[in-house]
Formats: sequence, C-alpha cells, structure tokens
Amino acid sequence: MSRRQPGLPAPFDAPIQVTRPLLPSLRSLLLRLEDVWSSQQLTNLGAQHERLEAALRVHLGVRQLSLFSNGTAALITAIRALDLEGEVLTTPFTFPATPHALSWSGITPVFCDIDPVTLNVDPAAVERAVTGRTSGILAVHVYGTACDVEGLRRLADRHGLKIVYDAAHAFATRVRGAGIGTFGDVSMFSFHATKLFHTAEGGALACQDLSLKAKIDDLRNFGIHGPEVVAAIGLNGKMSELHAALGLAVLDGVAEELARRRRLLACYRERLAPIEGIACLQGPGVDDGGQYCVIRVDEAAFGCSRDALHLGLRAFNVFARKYFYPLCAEYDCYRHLPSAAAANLPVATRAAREVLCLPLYGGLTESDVDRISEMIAAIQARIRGNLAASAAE
Ligand code: T4K
Repeated sequence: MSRRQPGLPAPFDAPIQVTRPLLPSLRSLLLRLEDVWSSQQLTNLGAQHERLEAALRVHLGVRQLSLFSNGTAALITAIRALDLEGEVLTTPFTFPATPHALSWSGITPVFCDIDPVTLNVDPAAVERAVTGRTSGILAVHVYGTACDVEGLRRLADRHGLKIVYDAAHAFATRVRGAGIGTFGDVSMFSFHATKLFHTAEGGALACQDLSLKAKIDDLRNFGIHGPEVVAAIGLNGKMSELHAALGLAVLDGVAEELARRRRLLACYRERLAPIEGIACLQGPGVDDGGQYCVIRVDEAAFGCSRDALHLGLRAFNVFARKYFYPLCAEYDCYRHLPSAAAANLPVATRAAREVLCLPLYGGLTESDVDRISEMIAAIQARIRGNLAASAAE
C-alpha cells in the first residue's frame, strides 16, 4: 500500500473493493439451515427452494420464476427453451457470459452497437443486423439501466424474433412500475455474490407463460418430465437448499441495502459533479438500481485517461473496475466475426474505454465516498499540475 503524499488524501488502510456481498446475520442463516438439516433434503426443489421461488416471484413482480444454480446456466437454458438457433443479435458491452451462452448453444452472436446514453443495445443497430438466419435478440439491461423494451418489442414483432433479456444487474429495476422481468419472452437474473440480491451463486429465469416455465423446469432438471419420461436434452441447473436458504436470509435485508446504496449514489453524484471530465451514468434503473456506480471519464476534459485514473485510485487502495472493458467483440474468440469490427461498434468501443465502476455497497460510508471523490479530484489536480509544469519548461 502506498504511503500518504503531501497535499494528497490519505490512502485507505484496507483495500476498498468495487463491491461487497450483503451478508445476513449468521444466526438468521443458521435458523434456516437447521430446517434444511432436519429435512435431510439438500437439493432437488426442497422447501427452501420453493419458498425462495415464491418470494422472488412476488418481489420481482413476475408471473413465473425458476431458480437456477447460476445466471449463465439459466441463460443457456432460456436459449434452449425458446429454440433459438442460427444468429442472435446482442450487445458487445457486457460480461462474457452473455455471448458465451449463445456460442455454447451453437449460435453465432451478432454484435450490434449501443445507445450512447443508456449503453444498452440500440434498436436501430439491431434492426440493421437482421438477416434470414436471425432467430432472436439477447439484450442486456447493463448496470441495471432498462433497455428500450418497447422499441425492441416492436422490431422483434416486425421480424418474428424472440427476445431474451439478460437482467443480471437489474434486480431492483422497474419500468413505469412494472418488474423488469416482465418484458421480452424470458429474463435472466444473476444471484452471484457480487449482485445486490444474491445466493452466493445462483440465478433465475422469469417468464409470463406457465407452459414455458414447465419447459424451462424440465430443461433445468436433465430434461426429466416424469418418473419414467425424459422429454428433452436438459442440464443440471438446480439451486440447492443451502443456496436457497442463504437467499431467503439475504432477501430480508435487500430493501435496507438498496436504500443505503441509493444514498451513496446520490452522494457520489453530488461530490463528483464539480469535477470536469467526470460524468455519472444516469438513466432509468441505474440511478436507483443500486448495482453499480458508473462514471465516464472524458480524457480531454479530465486531463488523463480512464486507465490512468483506475491506476491512480489503486495507489489510494481503491479497486474500481473497468466493467466492461474489453468489449466482448475484442476477445480472441469473437474478433474474427464480421460484426465484431470496431467500425461496426463505434459507440461501444468508446464507452468501453471511458467507463469505470466505483466502489458501491451498503457497508461504505458517506465519508468513504467523500474520500474517494477527493482522490479523483486530487489525481486530476496532480496531472494538471504536471502538465502545467512541463508546459512551462
Ligand atoms: N450476464 C451479465 C451481464 C453479467 O454481468 C453476469 C455476471 C452474467 C451474465 C453471469 O451471471 P453468473 O453466471 O455469474 O450468475 C463478477 C461476477 O463473478 C459475475 O457474476 C458478474 N456478472 C460480473 C460483472 O462480476 P468478476 O470476475 O469481476 O468477480 P470478482 O471475483 O473479481 O469480484 C469483484 C469484487 O467483488 C471483488 O474484487 C471483491 C468482491 N467480492 C467478490 C466475491 C465473489 C466479494 O467481496 N466477495 C465475493 O464473494 O465477476
């Protein structure tokens, strides 16, 4: 860890990570685990699983919900349940799991550029990429900001396409009061430890249609439909009783965690507003979703690049993250695709070089946010001072 330098804020004594999981009291978890122990049912849709599924259905405001062992297995199952094939239109500005779920299903991801404000896939770019091989759209509510769900629905209807939403970041997002999981044909939620609501590892699929849920549930359980019937080529995507018990305990604290994160987000916005070249991402979902605190660094106005700021913060023991750099289209496994060319993705290419996720979790204090904001201002002042000194030489 670096030592304090004259004129600069003191580094944090312990590393400040981009997030910390919401941890319920061990006692509240143990009480639920006692039930699991006495039932002797550790997995395969036991009482904790059924309770969590029902509680989340209400919490998310969706008609049907199926829990999964993780978000990626859920996404792969959604793709299979909707019989997607050929090409699927998607965003390059996401975590690798999004395009990988398509590739694992033998589908070619076709990358489309994003909207410069929401950073979600741009319906106009999606429409331009439709071909005779296109079977669907896999859109991401990135950082919890809702996609243009109406624009995407209209174009999907025009071309007879299915829509899967990757709502990994969007647990708390609502659109005009409606749960984010009510849009599209299927929505996937991730309950990884880094998410606002989590089950350590876990995920879910939401849909509106009972027969689709029945298909999803069969696929999640090896394709087993009945005692002697295997109806489809499924996988094992079930959530265990231990994970479900943790989820029930975490769910009790989510509202308070979200309220804290919203206060911290407001605090960041206020403290960062005077810093030239730093803009907090805002939009439906991202200001109130509480998943990430995302800033964009305009290199010319701020005085140094996002990468230099990222490194500068590390020297203060602050570990911000460059979600989502590099773009998925830049990975070795995707760069050969025609849609991966930088010329096809100018908005996404620029965004991936400018975004930075600052620490955000309920355990941070407003004074931590003050300090991180002061550090950003100090990094800018130091760079401007160096530039002025070298200009004077
Ligand atoms: N789609 C999208 C759009 C996604 O963002 C993701 C996952 C998925 C699909 C797939 O869903 P899952 O299959 O994961 O359910 C993390 C998460 O592993 C990943 O779930 C998440 N997105 C992604 C955005 O972030 P990393 O590689 O950044 O994780 P890691 O281990 O570096 O953790 C970040 C920080 O969080 C650490 O610096 C410290 C803190 N942390 C992390 C863990 C795991 C803790 O304090 N405790 C913990 O237990 O990917």
